[in-house]
Amino acid sequence: MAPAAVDYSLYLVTDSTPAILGDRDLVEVVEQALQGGVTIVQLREKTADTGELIKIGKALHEKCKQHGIPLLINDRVDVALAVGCEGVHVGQDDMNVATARQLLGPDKIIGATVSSIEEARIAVERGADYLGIGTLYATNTKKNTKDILGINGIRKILHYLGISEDEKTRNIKTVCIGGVNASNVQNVIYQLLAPSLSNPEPKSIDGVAVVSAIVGASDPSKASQNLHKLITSPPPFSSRTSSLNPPIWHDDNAAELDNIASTAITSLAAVRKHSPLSHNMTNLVVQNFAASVALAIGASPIMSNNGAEALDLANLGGGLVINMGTATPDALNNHRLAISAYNSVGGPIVLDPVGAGATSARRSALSFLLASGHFSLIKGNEREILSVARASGFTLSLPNEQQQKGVDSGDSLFTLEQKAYIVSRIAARERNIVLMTGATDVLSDGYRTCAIRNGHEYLGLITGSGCTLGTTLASYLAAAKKEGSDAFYAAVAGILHYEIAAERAASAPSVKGPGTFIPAFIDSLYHYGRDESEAPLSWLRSALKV
Ligand code: TPS
Repeated sequence: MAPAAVDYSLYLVTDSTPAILGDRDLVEVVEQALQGGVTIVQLREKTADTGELIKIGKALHEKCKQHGIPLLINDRVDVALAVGCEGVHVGQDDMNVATARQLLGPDKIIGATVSSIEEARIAVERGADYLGIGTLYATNTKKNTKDILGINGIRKILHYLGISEDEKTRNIKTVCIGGVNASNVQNVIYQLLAPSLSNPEPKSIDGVAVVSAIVGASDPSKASQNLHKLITSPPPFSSRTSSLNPPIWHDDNAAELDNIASTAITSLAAVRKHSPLSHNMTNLVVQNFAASVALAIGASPIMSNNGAEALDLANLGGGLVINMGTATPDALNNHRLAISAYNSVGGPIVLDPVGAGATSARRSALSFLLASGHFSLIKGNEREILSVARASGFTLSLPNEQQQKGVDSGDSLFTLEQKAYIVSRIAARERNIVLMTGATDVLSDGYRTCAIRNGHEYLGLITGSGCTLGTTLASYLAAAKKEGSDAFYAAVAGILHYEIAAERAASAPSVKGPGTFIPAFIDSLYHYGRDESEAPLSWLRSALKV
C-alpha cells in the first residue's frame, strides 16, 4: 500500500497493560476493532520481548491483511522488518525518522510523534509520512507526555504545516492523539477542519488516534463502529447554512432589512410556539431575573448548576447558558459535564465569559471551557471577547489596552471595522456565532457580520442584563433548532427582541431610572410583538437599527 493512499481517519494504537486491555487477548480485541471500522493499526508494546513481539505482530498482521488495513509497529524497526508489515511509528525518544527510512526503504510508512512546530519540522525533513500530534488532552494512557497541547496547540502545528512553501510539508498527513473518545471526537475533528471560507487554518487534521477508547472499551467492535460513525457524520451542532451570503453591512440595504425583520417575526413566533427550555448555569445574583426574562419572552426557565442532571435536561431539547460569573473549580466541573451533555445531543450552548480578562483564574477558566466542547454562541463585551480571541489562539496586541476592571466594558477600544474583524475571525475559527456587545452590538458567524444599534443605556445600569441576553439567545437558538432555521438570524432576532423591548420600556411614563426600568422591561419583553399583530413587519422595520 503506497503511504499516500492510507486512510488515517480512525487510527488504533494498541496497549496491553491490564488497566486497559483487562484479561482479554490483544489479537481478538484488534480483530473486533477491525470489524468495527478502524482504518490503520499500530502495535505498541513497551514491555514484551522481541520474540513475543514478533509473534503478536505476525498474528495482528494476518488479521489486518484480511481487512486490507496497514499495520505499523511502535518504535521497533527490527520487529517491523521481521513481521513484514507496512511500517513503523517512532516517538521523540525512539530511533530517528531518517535512520528508520534508511532501514525500511521508501515504500514503508513512517510516522512520528510530535508536540511542537520544531519537532514537526524535523520529522517532515527526515522523511516522515505522517505526524501523530499530541498530546491533545490529558490521558491516563500516557502520563509522561511533555505537553498537553489542547485544540489550539494542534492548530498551531497544522497552521505551520499548512502555510509552508514546501509541498511535502503542506501535504503531510496528520492525526491527533490523547484523550480522544466518543464524547469529544466530533468536536475535535470539527474544530480542526479548515473552514472553506475566511480560512484561518489552511490545513485539516486527517484523523484521530485512540488507545483506551477502543482497547479499553467493553465492546471494542461497537466502540470502533461508533467512533467511525461519529467521524464520518457531521456533528449535531454543525447546523450552519452553507449559503455564503455576503456580509450584512447595511444601513441602506432595504431587502436585507426586510429579511431581518421577517425572520425576527418568525423566530419570535417559534420561541412562543415551542417555549423551549432555557437552562441557565448562572450566578445566584441573576437567577431570579433570568428566570423572569425567560418567562417573559416565552421560554421555560430552569436554573440548574448541577452538571449531573445536564444530560436529562439536554434531552428536553432546550438551550443552555453558561455564565462564567463564579469560575470556581466546582462550577467549572459542572460546566464541563453540561457542555458534553448538550454537545452530545446537539443542543445549543451560549457561553457568557463574564469578566474573562479580569484575573488569571478567569483566563484559565475560559481556556478550560473552550477546550471542553463546542459553543453555539459566545457573547461578551469588548474585553471579554478579546480574552476569547486570545484563548482561541489569536495574538492581538493593542497599544492602548488597559487591564480589564470588573465586568464593565469601559470605553471602546475598537472601531466598528475592527470589531467586525475580530468577531468574524473568532467565529470562523470556532465555527460558531460570536457577539461583541456594546452601544453597537456586532455579531458574526464567520460568513455574515451584522451591527445592531438598538438598546438603551439603562441596560448597562442594572445587574444581569448581559446574562439575561444570554438567556434570550439560548431560547431563540433552541427554537430555531426545533424549526431547522438559520441560527444566525435567530440570534439577530433574539438581540432585537431584547433591545427593542428595552428601548420601549425606557420610554414608558412610569420609568424614572434603572430601578423602575426593570419591571417595565419585563413587561415590554412580554408584550413585544403581541400588540403589533396588525402590521408586524412595519413596526419591526421601523424599530430596527442595523
Ligand atoms: C500515531 N502517544 C501520544 S499520547 C498517547 C500515545 C500512545 C496515548 C493516547 O491514549 N501518535 C501516534 N502513535 C503514538 N504511539 C503516539 C502518538 C504517542 P488514549 O487514546 O487512551 O488517550
